[in-house]
Amino acid sequence: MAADTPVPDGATAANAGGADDAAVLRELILHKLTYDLGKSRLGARDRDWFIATALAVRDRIVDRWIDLTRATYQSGAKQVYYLSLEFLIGRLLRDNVCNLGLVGAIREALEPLGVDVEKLRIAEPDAALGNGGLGRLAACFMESMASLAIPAFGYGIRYDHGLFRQVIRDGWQHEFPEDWLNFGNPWEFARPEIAHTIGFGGSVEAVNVSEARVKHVWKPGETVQAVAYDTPIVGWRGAHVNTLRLWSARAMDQLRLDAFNQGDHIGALSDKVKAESISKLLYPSDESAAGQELRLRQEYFFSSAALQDLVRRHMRVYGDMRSLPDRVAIQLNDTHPAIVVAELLRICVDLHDIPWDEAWEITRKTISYTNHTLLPEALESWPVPLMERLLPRHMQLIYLINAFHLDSVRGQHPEDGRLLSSVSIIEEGHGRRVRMGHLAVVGSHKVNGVSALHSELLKTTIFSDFNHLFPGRLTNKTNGITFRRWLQQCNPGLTSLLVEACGPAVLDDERALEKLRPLADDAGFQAKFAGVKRANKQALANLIRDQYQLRVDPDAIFDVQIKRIHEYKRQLLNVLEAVALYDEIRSQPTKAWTPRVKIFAGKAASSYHRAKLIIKLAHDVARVVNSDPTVRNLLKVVFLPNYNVSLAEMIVPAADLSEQISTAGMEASGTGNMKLALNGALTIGTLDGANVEIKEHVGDDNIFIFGLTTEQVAQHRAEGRQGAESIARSRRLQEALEQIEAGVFSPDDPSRYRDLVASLRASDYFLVTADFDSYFDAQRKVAEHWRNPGAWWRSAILNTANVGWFSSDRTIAEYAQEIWNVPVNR
Ligand code: B1N
Repeated sequence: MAADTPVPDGATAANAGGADDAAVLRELILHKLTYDLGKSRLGARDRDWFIATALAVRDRIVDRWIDLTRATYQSGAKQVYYLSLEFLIGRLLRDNVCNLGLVGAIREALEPLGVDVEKLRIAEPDAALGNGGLGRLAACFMESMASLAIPAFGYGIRYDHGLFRQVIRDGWQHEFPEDWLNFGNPWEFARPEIAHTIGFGGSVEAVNVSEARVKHVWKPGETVQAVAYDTPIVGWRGAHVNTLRLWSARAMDQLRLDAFNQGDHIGALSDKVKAESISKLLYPSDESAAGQELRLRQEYFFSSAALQDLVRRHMRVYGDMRSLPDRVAIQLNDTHPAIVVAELLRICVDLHDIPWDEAWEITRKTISYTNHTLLPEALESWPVPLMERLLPRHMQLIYLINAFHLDSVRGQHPEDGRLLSSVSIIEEGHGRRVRMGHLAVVGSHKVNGVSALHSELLKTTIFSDFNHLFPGRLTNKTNGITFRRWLQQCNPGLTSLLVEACGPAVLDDERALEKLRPLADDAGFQAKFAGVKRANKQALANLIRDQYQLRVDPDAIFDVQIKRIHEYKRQLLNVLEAVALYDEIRSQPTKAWTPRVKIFAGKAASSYHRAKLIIKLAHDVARVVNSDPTVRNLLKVVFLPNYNVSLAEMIVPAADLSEQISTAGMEASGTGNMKLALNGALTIGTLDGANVEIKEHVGDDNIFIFGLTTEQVAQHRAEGRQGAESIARSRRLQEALEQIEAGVFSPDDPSRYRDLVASLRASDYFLVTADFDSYFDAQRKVAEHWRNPGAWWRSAILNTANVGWFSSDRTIAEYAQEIWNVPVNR
């Protein structure tokens, strides 16, 4: 990012203050530094300045927040509640400063104090309360809901430790706890007075209240408190402020005094430690179900806290549970909060004495569910005995929900045993389990997938029977990203250029990006566009040089694959292409090669050994390639450690080529694909997830599509073909694999990759070998395109111009209109 480019921000006539404002802010920041941090100007470090500044900015938010929240209640407007086990927020200072229109004022406030705004900005730790796309989507949605002035709460868990810090030693990933709260969190407000009691275990008593009626009373065996921490989420131009309410677990008893006094100092604290472990740690599991009991506890903990909170608010204002669906929309971000279905029903039936049919209608009309994956290992299900032990009343209710559901199915389709077992909430078979996806589908009025292809696959694969039973329930809402963060803030150079070209309206409405189209062929504009990209690449090259002592050429093509490491995302395919290209360069060193820097970043789940081995392979290949003098600057391979939102904000504006190369049918949507295309990177990708729609928007000439389609993948697998077949057809692949297998890249341990290669020769489930030649050819087309700068920059500009549709404002407007039934001005 070019540091000297002014960031166009959200200043309006109402919120822009100019020089006066800078002086007022300066005073306020100094006041915070002195009286909230107890520091002098001279002794203050970057971190102190960050906290003082954040506190000053927060002050600007609070009045508005309180007023708007009150106005929402007074108007009776429907509230959206977005329940997510993950919110991958990153840093908030620039977000808030931009949206409030304070960029200039903050700079002017701090400069005379000798404070470097950029140093202060990077002193903020990332809030990494998520693994990847699903958590980042939740954060983008929070920003868009505030920007579209949709009253909303986000509910999640305030993990003490977010996603682990990835350290690479000798090419291997190691995980270390992440400590984002170490120096406090200036954005949040602790609300110790807002606490709900969450029960676990115990028993259910059936009490006869009259001849005809039995009331069920759940007597939990243990309880823990959920304490609220609120972070205001400011929309664009300060239009609206919503609340992200994260729950922290607090033991009912902080200390067993009797035990302590008897000298058992550790035992006296053991209950507290157990209770509070619920919000200790984010599970590092992306797309794989975490089977631990603690994970189920986390899920129920925040689901129950959220429901108690919103029901209490609703009852206080409206006094009647029956109006809940008119005032409240609950969105389940995947099945992690799916227990909400049983919990809301329980609240209606057990606590508010509402008859079953009515309670069920309230539940279904209020809840909707987003599915984010088809991968079998990520479809959550819990063993029935565990549910019975931890949530006995919920398990009873789930049985009842299932009985009514199956009765109705039987009514429509008598004697269809296959259908009954396929749509049952309980999975019979080896150990009975509760299928959380089925519970969520049955308990929702709308279920959506996250890209057109994914939603279609939901209808034809895992939920096909539900699609017939409940016509119209399954819909699509293609994901989006917030352009404020992923363009305006992370790429101020490009943003200024866009404002110049499309007018300032482009800051408010991404549809104005289309005005760029006629400029795609304009040589002068191309030069400016390329200049911005060059500056961003230089900034990334500097970071790579300073932090990893590696020189990369900013004039080379920056070829980027940044995402979680997973076999289906096929970083391995990319590494194999690097090896094949390396071989070609060595065999013809004087040919006119297109210099390329392959940049990888991403974390592997801590227990995912194959993914960690792929990281090691990337490092092994990088070491050999980067030190080979025949290759010079023609190919460099870089793995940047500890990928997080902040690193993404550096890489995305600097990328030329975006790798979206998952096995077709496996990536539900992807959102990195959208961020990169928006910033003018061309995509090399399969027809998977949202790539399909990106292709439709940017045009076939401005994207490089390769590989098997979803149908071909299915057919390939059904035929049981072996990888060896594809390998035999490809000389390049053969050679690359033989080298890896022989230990050319791992002389210290020549057999390191033997199993990896063997599995490619055998079933090769992710079809790396089947797609290799097609990928290699597509990469050569990329190189050819790059050699014609006029053609390349035309494509890059058309990417930026044509992806406005992937704004999360558009996505959220669709949710609002078609799922939540809340008004939206757009
Ligand atoms: O959700 C993103 C999509 O863009 C990605 O394609 C998709 O892979 C991602 C269990 C998940 N699906 N499922 C998960 C995360 C954590 C976990 O414990 C599953 N993440 C996705 C946004 O729609």
